Amino acid sequence: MINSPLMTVMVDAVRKAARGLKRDFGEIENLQVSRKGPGNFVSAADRKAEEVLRDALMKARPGYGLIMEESGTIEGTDRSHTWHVDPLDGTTNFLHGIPHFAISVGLERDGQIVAGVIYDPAKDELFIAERGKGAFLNNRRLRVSGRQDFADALVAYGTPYLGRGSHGRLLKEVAAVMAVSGGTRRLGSAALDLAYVACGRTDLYWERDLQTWDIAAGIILVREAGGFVSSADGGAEPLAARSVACGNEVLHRELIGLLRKAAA
Ligand code: 2AM
Ligand code: CA
Ligand code: CA
Ligand code: CA
Repeated sequence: MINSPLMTVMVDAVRKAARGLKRDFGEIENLQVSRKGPGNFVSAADRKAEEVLRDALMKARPGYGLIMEESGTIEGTDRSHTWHVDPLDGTTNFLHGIPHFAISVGLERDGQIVAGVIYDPAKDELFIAERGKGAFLNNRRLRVSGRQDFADALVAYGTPYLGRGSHGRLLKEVAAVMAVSGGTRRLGSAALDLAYVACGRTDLYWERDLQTWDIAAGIILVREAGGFVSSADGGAEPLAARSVACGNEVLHRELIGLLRKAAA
């Protein structure tokens, strides 16, 4: 476990916001849903959860800045700390009644992610990590999978939607990975995709065209679980690149090689 004051702040805020999400998931037919763009929906559940998170985090750490999916950015007086908040990652799953979605909160300090919390309310799974203190799922220490053979690996990925990103490139990459891996999955929550690599359920994950709130918490989770995280192109700064590729050292290297070849 991690018993720091910072982690207590983060976990308390996330659990509070999750209570509303759980209630709303039980009656999605009554939820107000609006369209941010083609195929891109936001509900009252997203907005309410973000409000709870914003209020709790601002109260506990008044000077910190916030970058949030639904209400935008709040500049802090403390220039070195920024929260990256996704109140509901996997809204498409949520609105279709598929119990696979999460709250994701990451803390950036001077350009580095130093703590992350991802909570899956439907399964009551709390993933936490803090720099130098390890990664945990409901009190159990996490370690990425030790699998070495790509032919046995289970590989998750995310697809660009509608006009965003390059569908042609992604399809080539997925075809290349399908041909040589043990299986592929498209689960629909970037935050949980990272958390699942951290706990070894999946061996690898990659996705592009993401936002910092999708991946900030997951990046530290995978790193503290002993995994490698890069941008999808193999670069050292996934947060800045807004894309990820992650897994253990050996499989990660192989994945990056495959993706490069597929796009060439
Ligand atoms: P969201 O649920 O918070 O919006 C999955 O590939 C990732 O893409 C999710 O983290 C999801 O985050 C994000 N995403 C944003 N808009 C999307 C859309 N219209 N369809 C599918 N995923 C979307
Ligand atoms: Ca969204
Ligand atoms: Ca998201
Ligand atoms: Ca969201």
